[in-house]
Amino acid sequence: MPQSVLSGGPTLPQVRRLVTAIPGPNSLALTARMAKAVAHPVTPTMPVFAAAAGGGVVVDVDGNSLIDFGCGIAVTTVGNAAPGVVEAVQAQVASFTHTAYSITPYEGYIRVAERLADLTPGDFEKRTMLANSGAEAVENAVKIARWYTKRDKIVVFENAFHGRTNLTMAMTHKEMPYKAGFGPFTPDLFRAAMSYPFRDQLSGPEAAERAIAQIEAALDPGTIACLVIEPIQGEGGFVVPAPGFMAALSAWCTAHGVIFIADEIQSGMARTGDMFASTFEGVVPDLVTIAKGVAGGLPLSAVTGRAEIMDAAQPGGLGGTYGGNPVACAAALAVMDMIKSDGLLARARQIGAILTGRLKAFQASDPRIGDVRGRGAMQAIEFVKPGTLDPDPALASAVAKYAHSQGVIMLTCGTYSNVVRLLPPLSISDDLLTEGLDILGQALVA
Ligand code: PLZ
Repeated sequence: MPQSVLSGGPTLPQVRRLVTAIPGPNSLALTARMAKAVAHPVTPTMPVFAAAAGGGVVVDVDGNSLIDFGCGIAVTTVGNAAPGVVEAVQAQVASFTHTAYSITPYEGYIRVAERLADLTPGDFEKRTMLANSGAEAVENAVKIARWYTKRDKIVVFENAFHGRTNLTMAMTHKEMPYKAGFGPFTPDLFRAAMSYPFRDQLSGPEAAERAIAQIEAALDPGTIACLVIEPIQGEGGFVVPAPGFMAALSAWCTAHGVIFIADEIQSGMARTGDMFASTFEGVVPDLVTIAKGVAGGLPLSAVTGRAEIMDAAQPGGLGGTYGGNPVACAAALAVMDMIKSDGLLARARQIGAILTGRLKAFQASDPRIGDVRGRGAMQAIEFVKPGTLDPDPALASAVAKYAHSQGVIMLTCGTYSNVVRLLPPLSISDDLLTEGLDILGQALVA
């Protein structure tokens, strides 16, 4: 393989290029080994093995160059193997890889916390704790809210996805494949109706009134520690709540001493054209959970929020061996630099305009596309049986499979598995973006 392919990052040719069938022979050979070595419930969407990635492409082990509309599930927002990230990681890894922040701390962790305090909504004093995965951030946010409020109950929403650990599985809505067979789960949970304009036709305030009525009918608000909500739902279908929904919930939380937690793990860190999607809703969460895009592909997550809440628990009550790993912190600092220096918020909005333009044009002549929605570089189409709201998961799956066969990485999502979502890296060229959308258009015809 030519050096340019193996070196990854921006040196990769920015083209879609198929030199074998997808998957190719080398991927097929790895798939056979995978079946004998890797637990089967860990199931890749595409049996195509990566060799290098950067800009807007992923190059596989057969030399195929695929357009990346997935970003490893909304992670490599600044680009895969982004030069700034690579340089920062290489420098850090050569000086020390780990000491455990809870044993002998280091400055990188503090710098990440300082930056996140600036970038998250709200101009009050904030604190941050770092962890490794999104689920771990959500778990910690709930721990923190429970300690501070001395209350147990958690309110979550329909279609929510918050992770795969025991508590976050309980908070996640969809049974298959996330929860089935993995219980029992905490009983301290109430799931309220989400604002889903395409399906409920309610305004934000109406949808909030419905959710609040459900919550108050089921629970004494004085027992609720926190309400956890994705400002734009991710795995649940890229559901964008109607304007005013989040604000009404946030006001209700404040009135009842309930901690308002925005799970910005998928929607945060420049993905939507702002640092955090809460900002669009004019909402200032008490706590924000952050992961995915924050560290350019290295495992890092965070809870950032009001100092008095974050500081409440006993010394040593929060932590973990790897949380805020120095190499991941170095990557995160580089990511935050790049978002600013490369104007990536504006780029996300530009990408959003290109995506929305094309997706709405597809919708105009295709009654199977019930809804086009999203913000910035986080856009989706929801498939239905024409003239109804009946989900069409078979079509979403067929469209994604066709795209895969043509060298475009495309993901589905949704409680009914009938949504195709587009999550390109902000480093993608307009040409590749357009080419990927052309293939989506062909998939709709095919
Ligand atoms: N909260 C809003 O989107 C992760 C999960 C994919 P982890 N989403 C992708 C899968 O198959 O598990 C996610 C999210 C929101 C929490 C999480 C959990 O983040 O880093 O996967 O634990």
